[in-house]
Amino acid sequence: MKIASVQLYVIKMPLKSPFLTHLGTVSEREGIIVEVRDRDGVSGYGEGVAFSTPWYTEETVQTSMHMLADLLIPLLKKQPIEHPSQVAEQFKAIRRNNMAKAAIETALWDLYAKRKQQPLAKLLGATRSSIPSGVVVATDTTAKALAQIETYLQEGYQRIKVKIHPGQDIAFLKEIRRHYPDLPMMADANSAYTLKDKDRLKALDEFNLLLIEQPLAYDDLIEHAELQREIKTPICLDESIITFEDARKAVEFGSCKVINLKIGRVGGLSEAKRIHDYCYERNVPVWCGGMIEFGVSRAHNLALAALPGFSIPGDISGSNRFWDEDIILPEVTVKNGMVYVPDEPGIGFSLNVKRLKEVMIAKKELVF
Ligand code: OSB
Ligand code: MG
Repeated sequence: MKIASVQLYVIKMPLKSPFLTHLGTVSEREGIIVEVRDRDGVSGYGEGVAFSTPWYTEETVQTSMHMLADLLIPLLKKQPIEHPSQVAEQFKAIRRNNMAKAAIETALWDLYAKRKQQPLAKLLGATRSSIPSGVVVATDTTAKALAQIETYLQEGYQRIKVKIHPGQDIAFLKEIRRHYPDLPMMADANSAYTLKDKDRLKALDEFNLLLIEQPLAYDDLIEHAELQREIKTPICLDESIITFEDARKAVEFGSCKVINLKIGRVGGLSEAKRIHDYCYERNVPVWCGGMIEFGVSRAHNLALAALPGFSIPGDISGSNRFWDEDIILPEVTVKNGMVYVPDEPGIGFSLNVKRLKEVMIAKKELVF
């Protein structure tokens, strides 16, 4: 691949309604769209999914911009890239900063797939042409949660995830189950609990959840293993899984039975695929997590989630879950509870340039 330039677009868009977790509220989303142009004028797109503040991981939009512009992209100038799988190797000199790494790595995957005239999903080893769609309810009262669940079920979503914490768990889930006894449902705690809450967490077994996501701290692999031995609900790890090695350790320790895969959190598609392959060989189910993302990242998620190990419906929602108008064309839509995986080259979506310009707040160009 002969790179001519990289464009970094910082964008900002209000959410249709605020996204509430016990860690804070997201009402506006900033993000980074990366465009890698090669010397023939072909463009590949990636998205930086860090938030404005470091509430979910330590990265932010600003730290990502610094990493991309001053460290990661300059590294790519040193050696020619034949295949996007080499990029992770080149980035090893820079610790962590996985979302910044993934932003450019995914853009190179898209460019590579377009040059090969292949859908990205197919290049990664996808086995499916459509994916079951799940959605997240992140609000602060049972009444609002019930109303949102009803709307999403009417839109066809096949699985609901709710955010929980010690002030919103047992009674909350009991009430949802009273209305929807058979709804495929999972609960995400974003580390709201400690092992002192073991009895509370045991009490959630009766709600027949598909899984409980990240109940304890991100670095508590031992404690998650202890908890998993005592609860029936499968534990799924999100924040704890930053590398392939984390996934291997979590599976070997018995810290979880399921893994949430997010391309940004693990530093790109190559690492995500490695974790997928490891889990698939061992019958550990994986599913694709969401990051309140724009269309470019949504498109990359679709390509990844079409792999055979993604056996649980992910946080794969339509563009209209969060946005009045997304930055890709066409938008991601849910039909009969499914999202189609495009079969055009690369990510299979194009940028909505008019919309991108409307929401752009900064821009940086790096010429090779
Ligand atoms: O913990 O999975 C999470 C959104 C932002 C940051 C972390 C998480 C989430 C979600 C997914 O719960 C929301 C979505 O569908 O994008
Ligand atoms: Mg989560």
